[in-house]
Amino acid sequence: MAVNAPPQYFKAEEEYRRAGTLQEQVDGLEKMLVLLPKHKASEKVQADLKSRLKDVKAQLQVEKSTPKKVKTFRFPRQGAGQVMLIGGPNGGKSRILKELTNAEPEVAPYPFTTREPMPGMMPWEDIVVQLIDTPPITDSLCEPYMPNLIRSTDAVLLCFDGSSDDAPEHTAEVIKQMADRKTLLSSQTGFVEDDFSMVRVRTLLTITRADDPGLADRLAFFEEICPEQKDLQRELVELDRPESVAALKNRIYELLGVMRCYTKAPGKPADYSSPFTLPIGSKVVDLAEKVHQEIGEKLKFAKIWPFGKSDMKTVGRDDVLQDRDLVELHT
Ligand SMILES: Nc1nc2c(ncn2[C@@H]2O[C@H](COP(=O)(O)OP(=O)(O)OP(=O)(O)O)[C@@H](O)[C@H]2O)c(=O)[nH]1
Ligand SMILES: [Mg+2]
Repeated sequence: MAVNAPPQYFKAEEEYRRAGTLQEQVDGLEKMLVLLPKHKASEKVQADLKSRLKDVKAQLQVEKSTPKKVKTFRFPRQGAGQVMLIGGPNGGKSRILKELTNAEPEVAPYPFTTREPMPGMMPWEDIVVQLIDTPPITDSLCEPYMPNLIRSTDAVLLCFDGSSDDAPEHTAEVIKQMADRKTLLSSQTGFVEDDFSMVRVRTLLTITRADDPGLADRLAFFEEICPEQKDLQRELVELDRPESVAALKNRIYELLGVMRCYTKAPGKPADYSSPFTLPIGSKVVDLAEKVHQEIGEKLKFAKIWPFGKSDMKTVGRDDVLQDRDLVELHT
């Protein structure tokens, strides 16, 4: 965007994307409008934001004045990030939730087993990641709450049954159904430039039962009928094999694009029990804000012990943190 928006603007944009309710969307858009620099080059973005705000306010009005008939689901984020399991029928979504978390979803060899979303927490090293299993998406079935859940999540596993001849068409249909609802399953998360109704969500094409000998032909057919798949990363999985399950867990963590940082108070021992997770590339001040808003405002400098090293370095507010840094914040 060639409008030179300040970093706070992009934070507000991310809050808006992650909004779970219409009211949160209104709040996010209003914040973005305030923070957007007002000049010639930003006129189009301003107009876009205003028209989006008008739409969302109208939807909010309708929501307030009509009694709730349709079911909605909301899963407040927990842990280091939230990942939705989506796909056509029988793609292995519930089996992934069952293998990776303590949740007990129904897993069955026939399609249309799952009727409602179900969350579970996946332990990974010293953090946890929230996974959400969902009902299948087809040309005739897409629960009305699904687009909003997907648009506001951190990442998606698009499940493809490697042993089924139907998987290419089923999976292409899921991508199409979401695109029709302005939600693009893609390599990166964020808004499509200058169109705040269109959201991209980082997606891993997760091929279950990937040891099946017919997989290569099915994938070749999928590539032929679904050009959009080239934007997606892939993971081949056989959930009967523990090392494949472990590799999937690593891939899910990587997909979140976060790092862990540990903190210590001056003169106190390090707290390695509950790391803070931040987007890769975050600065010292971002960690300070996460610890406490006031610490973020008053932060003067920090001491950092890089992971596995005993030498300490003193850094400023805007220095970039590395995965597993131990940080002592000074105000
Ligand atoms: N061997 C093996 N079986 C799998 C794998 N993934 C899924 N399955 C089996 O495939 C069947 C369907 O899996 P589910 O997890 O119920 O599929 P789903 O995507 O949740 O299906 P719906 O809820 O109907 O949309 C079950 O019998 C699973 O055990 C895998 O990687 N390996
Ligand atoms: Mg299921």
